[in-house]
Amino acid sequence: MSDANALEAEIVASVAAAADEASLETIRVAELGKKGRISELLKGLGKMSPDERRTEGPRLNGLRDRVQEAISARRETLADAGIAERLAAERLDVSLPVRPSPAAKGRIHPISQVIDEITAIFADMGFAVAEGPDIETDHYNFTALNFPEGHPAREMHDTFFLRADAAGERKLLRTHTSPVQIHTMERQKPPIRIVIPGKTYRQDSDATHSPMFHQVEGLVVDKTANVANMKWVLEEFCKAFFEVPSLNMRFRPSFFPFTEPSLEVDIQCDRSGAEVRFGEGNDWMEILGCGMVHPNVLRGVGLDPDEYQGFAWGMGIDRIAMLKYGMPDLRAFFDADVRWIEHYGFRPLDVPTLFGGLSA
Ligand code: 2NL
Repeated sequence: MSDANALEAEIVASVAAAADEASLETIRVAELGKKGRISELLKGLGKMSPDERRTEGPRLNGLRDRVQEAISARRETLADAGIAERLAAERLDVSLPVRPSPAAKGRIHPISQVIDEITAIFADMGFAVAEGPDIETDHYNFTALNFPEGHPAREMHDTFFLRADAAGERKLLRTHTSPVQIHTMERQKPPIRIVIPGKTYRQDSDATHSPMFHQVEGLVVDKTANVANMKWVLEEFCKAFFEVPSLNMRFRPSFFPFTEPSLEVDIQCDRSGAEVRFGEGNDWMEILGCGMVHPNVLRGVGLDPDEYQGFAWGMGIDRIAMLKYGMPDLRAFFDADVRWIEHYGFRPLDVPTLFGGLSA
């Protein structure tokens, strides 16, 4: 009898001392679980005489109920304490200053900025942006662009080739963005007006060459597209891009397999000061290549060169980004140095537009 009282006192004391819900559960199992001490006592009822059972039964059941009750009460106390502790730990001082959001702190890479500027200018002239894969076939990168078999640019020297696939085809990393124009001409009926910004690859790496670099090309195909249209488009582009009201341009004869005639374009500049200035001075700087799409290229995509003509151009972005924003070293573009991007990067919400200023 007093044994049962001592047991109850002991259990109630240990329940009161349980510091967390896990140790409370350990106590519950040890006392009320299948093999717990109280459960064992209850099992003993079966072996008692009816008289004994009449007194011991209610006593043991009472013990069980009170222990159960003590455990539940302690569990509730512990849960409340846990919530109070979390509330204290997770308290938020709403009077602290707001941390700058990633959208305010992050910076746009100058190459992305220049691509956005260029596409904004051409979008304003009615061009759409087209994109395509970095991995291409020999056909789309070379053959469809009228590169003769054995042309030096096809050799391992310039082009990154992938391992041949099961069918023996050797894919490559595109050496220019022109394959995208081929895909577009195959898919879309003229009139076509597109610009194609993107990554391009050549096996070339030194202070002024990166094996991965960026290009923008443009293409217009229509029944009356001509050299005069091309010159106008390119002049409008250069004025807008360099943010000058007028600009002298020089078109020199050149050669590309995919255009005939082919031209290289220089813009007027002044290199006498510390920085290059455009639209003034007596110097010239080469800025892009262009030409009328070669009849073989048109025929290759199923267009009749007697019905349709096209003009196209291409330029490297990395160099003109360096020029426009006064960045001295090409390699810094790809170093992923946060200090550099904090200095040369652009604010993400300052989206370049013609009305709001390209790089204001
Ligand atoms: C340069 C010159 C150029 C093109 C790219 C082109 C594309 C097709 C057909 C004809 Cl599908 N032409 N693109 C034309 C002339 C020049 O790039 O110096 N790029 C860095």
